[in-house]
Amino acid sequence: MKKYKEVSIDSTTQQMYERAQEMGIETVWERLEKQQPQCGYGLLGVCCRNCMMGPCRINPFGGEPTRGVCGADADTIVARNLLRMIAAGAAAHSDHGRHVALTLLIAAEMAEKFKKEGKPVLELDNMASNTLPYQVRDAEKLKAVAERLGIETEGKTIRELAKEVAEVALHDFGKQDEEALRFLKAYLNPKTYEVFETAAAKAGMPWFENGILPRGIDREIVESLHRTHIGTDHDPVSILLHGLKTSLGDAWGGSLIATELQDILFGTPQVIKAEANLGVLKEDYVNIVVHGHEPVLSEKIVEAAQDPELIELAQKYGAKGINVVGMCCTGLEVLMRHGIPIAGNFLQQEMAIVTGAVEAMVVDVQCIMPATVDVARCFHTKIIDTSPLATFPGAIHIKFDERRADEIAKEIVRTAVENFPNRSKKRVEIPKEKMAGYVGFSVEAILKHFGGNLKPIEEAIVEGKIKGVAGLVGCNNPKIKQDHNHIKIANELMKRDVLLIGTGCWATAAMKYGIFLPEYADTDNVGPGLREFAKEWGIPPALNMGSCVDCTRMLVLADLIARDLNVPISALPVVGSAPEAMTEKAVSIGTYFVASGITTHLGIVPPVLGGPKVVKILTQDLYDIVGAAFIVEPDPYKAARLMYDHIMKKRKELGI
Ligand code: XCC
Ligand code: SF4
Repeated sequence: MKKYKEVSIDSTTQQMYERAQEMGIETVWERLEKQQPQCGYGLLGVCCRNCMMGPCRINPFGGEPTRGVCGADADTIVARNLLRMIAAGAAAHSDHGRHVALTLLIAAEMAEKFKKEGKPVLELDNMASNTLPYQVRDAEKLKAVAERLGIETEGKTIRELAKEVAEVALHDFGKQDEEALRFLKAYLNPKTYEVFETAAAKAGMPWFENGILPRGIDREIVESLHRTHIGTDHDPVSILLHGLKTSLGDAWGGSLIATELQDILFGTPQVIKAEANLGVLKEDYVNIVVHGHEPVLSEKIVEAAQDPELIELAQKYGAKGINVVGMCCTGLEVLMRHGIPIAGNFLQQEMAIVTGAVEAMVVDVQCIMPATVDVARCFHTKIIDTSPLATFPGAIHIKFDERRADEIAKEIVRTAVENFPNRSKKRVEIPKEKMAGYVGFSVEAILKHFGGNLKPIEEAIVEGKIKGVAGLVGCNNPKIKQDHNHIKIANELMKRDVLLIGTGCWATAAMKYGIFLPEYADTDNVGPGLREFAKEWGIPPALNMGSCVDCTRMLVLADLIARDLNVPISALPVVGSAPEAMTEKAVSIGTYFVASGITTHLGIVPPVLGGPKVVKILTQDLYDIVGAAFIVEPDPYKAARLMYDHIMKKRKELGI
């Protein structure tokens, strides 16, 4: 068993971890310990199970076996495994994007149907009717996205535009021509486009028509599985080039569609103050934790929790009301748009249940541990799974259907409320700590804050007041003390006057430590230039840009700066980092950052070290192919130094 101080730097996690130990509840840290020693072949990436002649593994010390049964060597196997990770990550993000596009389409079609049935026409044409399960909350953004996509907007209703935008998005998933994605073409600056177009030829593989420009979001994912099937692609270079392409289909396709269409449906985030950490759970309220990734459901839960009838029911059972809080990226979605408090990041999902104060944890997809069901058994907490594609044995299944969204959301909230009398008051212990912070920095909000353009940021970079920008992303991983590397790297970069932007579990970590408060600029963790800049503009030294699919907001921001300077993204003094990476999605994000021209650090060594050629491609050769590469460094201090050095190198190349 670990000491509570070893698992996390977060005092609420420490407190709940100790409590779990006292209660004999097994958590992620014990399960990690039981896995030790973890398989060396797996860690190095040199085991292959892609056919039934295997499983095969390569001797990492150079002796026999040097090849799998089919003859694949270590580099082939490592590259294939990595491509499958990228494909799975891209699939998760992009399928999320597809669900959002389908939701927009369903809502537009319902508006059309209701209109035909004689319901109020104007409301339905504007998609503002509350007879619709989903409305268009940001019509301006809808028009802006339509215009970017080259859709004629003149004389069209919101309903017609919504339908067309949804159809273009869905077309990008399944189209079969060789052209690049329409969303990518609509968003990417021509200089970076050219990099994608010529990347494969530069890598000596001119037969990649259109280079690494993704053609269809689904197609690139399917092709990843095809290429890695036994006896297909064996050259680590072409396997990895296709990995870049697949990840770009995620970045400039699936994830971008998720973010943009969610903004249209639920509103584009604007700067708002909110709170984070387990202290946001309330002792005398019905607590509902929304956990997972897709706001299509959690938006509705937030709404249903305001239903007077359900609040009354909660009061009848002796609660003061209903308290919805978030977890992981679903949490970030409702945090960004509504200021709903976020209870924690990935490693706090079990901890939230251990408070004994959660009536229901409502889960959708991704990053939800099946162990939540086991932990919940020790309390009255109900785990409610809602996605038809994510079922948890032992959970309550209330599956979601967009067409009946309100009804189902109310049923879920009612289930939680009715569980309140089962709470044992004696077994409740909620950590007190929570922290306030400003969130909601969408690209639109940033532009608005800086007076309509990015000149102030660009000038501060040119002057050297801020040295560059770092995009921090990604998960927690129990192999690293929770949040430790997130915060260390953030501080080390801010000390060197690097402005931070970030998403995902990094953003929740940063918020918990007060980094999203403007006052944080006064601490010793922020350099004088960044401090001056933050104060001048009334911003925190780090900006929360949202959930993981919102990494595309960071790309769009970088792209706007690149446009202003008429350079590809790779020329900018910008770096990325996933200090505590865990998921396959994080692998896809890291890859698309690099492919898009942003050199990216990983704090967890991905399973590639068994393939020396693969390592060389990822950490060196990619500089010549896309202008960026991976930095792998577990030590957060060294990592920050390497990232800073990269920023300074880019500054020098730009002559600033
Ligand atoms: Fe999951 Fe998105 Fe990673 Fe957190 S950061 S562990 S992916 S919740 Ni996306
Ligand atoms: Fe072994 Fe080749 Fe089959 Fe992989 S594809 S399991 S290396 S025989």
